[in-house]
Amino acid sequence: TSRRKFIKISALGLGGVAATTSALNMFGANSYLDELVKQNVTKKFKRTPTYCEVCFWKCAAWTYTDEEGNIQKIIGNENDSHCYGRLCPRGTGGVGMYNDEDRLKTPLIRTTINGEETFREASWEEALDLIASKFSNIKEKYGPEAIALLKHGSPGKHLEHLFKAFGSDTIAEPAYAQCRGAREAGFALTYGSWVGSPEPTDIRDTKCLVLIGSHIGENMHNSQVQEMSDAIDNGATIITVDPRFSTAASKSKHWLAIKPATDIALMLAWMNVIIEEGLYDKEYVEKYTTGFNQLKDHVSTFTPEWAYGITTIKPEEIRKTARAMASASPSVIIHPGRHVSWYGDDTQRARSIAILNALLGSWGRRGGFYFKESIKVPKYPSPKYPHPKWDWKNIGEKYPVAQMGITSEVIKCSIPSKDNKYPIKAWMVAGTNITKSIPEKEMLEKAMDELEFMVVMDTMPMDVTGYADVVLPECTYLERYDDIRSATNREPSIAVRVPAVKPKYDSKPGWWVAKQIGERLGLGDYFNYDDYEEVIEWQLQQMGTSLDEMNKIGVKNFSRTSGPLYLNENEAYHFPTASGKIELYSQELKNLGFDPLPNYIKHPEPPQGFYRLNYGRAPMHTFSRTANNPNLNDLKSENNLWVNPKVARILGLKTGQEVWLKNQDEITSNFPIKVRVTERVRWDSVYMVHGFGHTNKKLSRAFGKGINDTQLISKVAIDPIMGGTGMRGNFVSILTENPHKNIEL
Ligand code: MGD
Ligand code: SF4
Repeated sequence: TSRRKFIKISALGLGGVAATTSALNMFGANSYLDELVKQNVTKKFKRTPTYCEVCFWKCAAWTYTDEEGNIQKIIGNENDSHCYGRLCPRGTGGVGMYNDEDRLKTPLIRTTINGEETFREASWEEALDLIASKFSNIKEKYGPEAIALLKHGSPGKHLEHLFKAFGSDTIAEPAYAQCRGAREAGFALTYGSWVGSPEPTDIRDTKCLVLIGSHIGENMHNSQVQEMSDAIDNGATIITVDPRFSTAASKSKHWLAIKPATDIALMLAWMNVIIEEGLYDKEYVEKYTTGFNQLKDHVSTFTPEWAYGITTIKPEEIRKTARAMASASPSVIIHPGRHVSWYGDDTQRARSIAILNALLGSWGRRGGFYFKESIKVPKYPSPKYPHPKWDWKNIGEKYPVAQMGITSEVIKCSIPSKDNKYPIKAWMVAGTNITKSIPEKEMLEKAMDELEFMVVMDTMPMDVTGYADVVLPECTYLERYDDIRSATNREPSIAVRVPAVKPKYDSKPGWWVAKQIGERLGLGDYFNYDDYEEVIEWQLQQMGTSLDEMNKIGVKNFSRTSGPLYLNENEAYHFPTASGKIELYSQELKNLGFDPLPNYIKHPEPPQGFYRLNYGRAPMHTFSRTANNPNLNDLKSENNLWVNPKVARILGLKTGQEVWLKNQDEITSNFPIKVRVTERVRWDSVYMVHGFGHTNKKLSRAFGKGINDTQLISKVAIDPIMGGTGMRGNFVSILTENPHKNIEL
């Protein structure tokens, strides 16, 4: 089918990977099993339900284990709206997380031998006792709030419960300030609700999909990629705004190769055209929005000619694309994007996207945005949490619209200073490799240096583990229970994660770790079960099902109860904003002292000899977590530096040549990266995939392979509205000589 082709192309052709046999195997997700079914031998396999943890799309899947207890295959669950029965290459390769022989195998405790700091292996008993005694000690001295939890993904949920029971809500994750926080803030200010995950974009029925720097196809959010592929087959117009010729751009009718950091100017000009030419959805705007007249006045001077000078996109292209969107209205989506912490005015860029969608009447319309729905999983009985004296909200109080903990502010509060009102003394880090996900390395290292205690729970010896006092080996998602996945989608659904095999080595599930620490801290009442299976069984019973049933079906879909997917004609709809309407003009922002309507602000440009450092995703990797995965490393073992031929000519660079990068703050990359000369990147930028350049030698496949973009992101532009760290304002020069010749890394 053409859907298959699109995914294949995005991974093999444009991701810069050779079509190896294993790559093809991965995409043939079901064929191996189909073959076995044909031969009628599947009954030898045990089938266990799970949902994928290789990225946060959380596709429901089946793990097949043979009689010897080896995991043979993971395939998508046919009834799951996150994957429609097919996993992406990472999900299929997830078994590599289980098989990786570099995994953390036992708890480790930092120790000094002959004046040198090192780790020694320890028993769980000893490691957990040490953690509990340190936590108690810090609680006594400074209060429980002084212990912060930095987390991401499933393990974080269990530890969040432990922390709240202990009295600390000093909790943050990079998925907010380093990822989609600004998008959630911008949409909440406009529509009164978050976009959330999966995004409620009705891509399968859209007539026009506009991507603002969102590289779907390289960014492999499964059902979204599949729906986009269907939309292309159905003749939808794709408009991609990206300084780089992305996979999505190659599938687009219009590719607008915008000058980096000028997207708001383009969107203001689009609004100008849509309003001046009367192309907006007049009834919808009249009925559901407020502030149209202010918006109209505001954008009246932002003509395509004005934007041309800023964005380098020709006025006729701006007009043509605005009209294309309007002719598809309301079946049009200006996609909210996902990783949006770019330039520090990101909430305002998200507001521009939200406003454009409102002008075109796409929110609550078929082919635009549907009204998502999820089902509430009942909370397992447990005492009330105590009330912390201060928490993540106080830490982020400078950013009035922040709706979650801001990692970078938690880090700042961990560096002692006179004006620090919220001193943090210890961290627990779980499921996040902060040395790669958080910019401003110097600040991060200083904070870690100052901590009295740091625990890291991971599955792999990632860079971050090297900073810990205690390292806890969590077993992988294939070896444990976790919380029930309740998804917000067109229809509500739940999925379960059941261990397919026993934990390898001496690794343990996150729920068990949380319970063990909790009991040692006298919080046993909060962990009133022996096995997490009991918690899930209890919750499933409340929801009218059981673990028995879920073991057979993996995913349970429920009927909607909140009303139809889309607005009915002329429906009087109350948006959850202060005005009850979509707020084109934001009184809330105005009251807080911010621009009530988005404005274009000029951002710094690379000085002579420097190029803007742009980064993104590859379809077979997720951030830094998959670089060492044997299956996925096999598909792509290092990142490349995309360089425009004009730059290559000036600097005399050739494809395959190794170079080093040096940023505006004189920081040089630890490792070299191989050049890829390509027209697909503008001459003012270079591009690489995020997540490589690992510095821990224990990662036998990933160590020293490629460059870690985060190392070169020493400058951030902070979003004054929600505290996100804009990371795309760093500039690099290209070095052809090794700057570290005599230094061993
Ligand atoms: P990863 O780098 O994949 O993502 O940042 P992170 O959440 O830090 O690190 C995940 C860690 O979790 C790894 O150490 C992995 O081994 C571990 N892990 C995986 N599975 C498990 C498990 O089951 N249990 C436990 N305990 N650990 C597990 C993501 C963040 O990074 C995000 S969401 C975005 S969008 C940003 N992207 C980004 C970027 O594109 N460029 C730069 N420079 N920085 C970025 N930071 C942000
Ligand atoms: Fe796993 Fe891929 Fe789904 Fe992400 S999109 S959850 S990696 S299968």
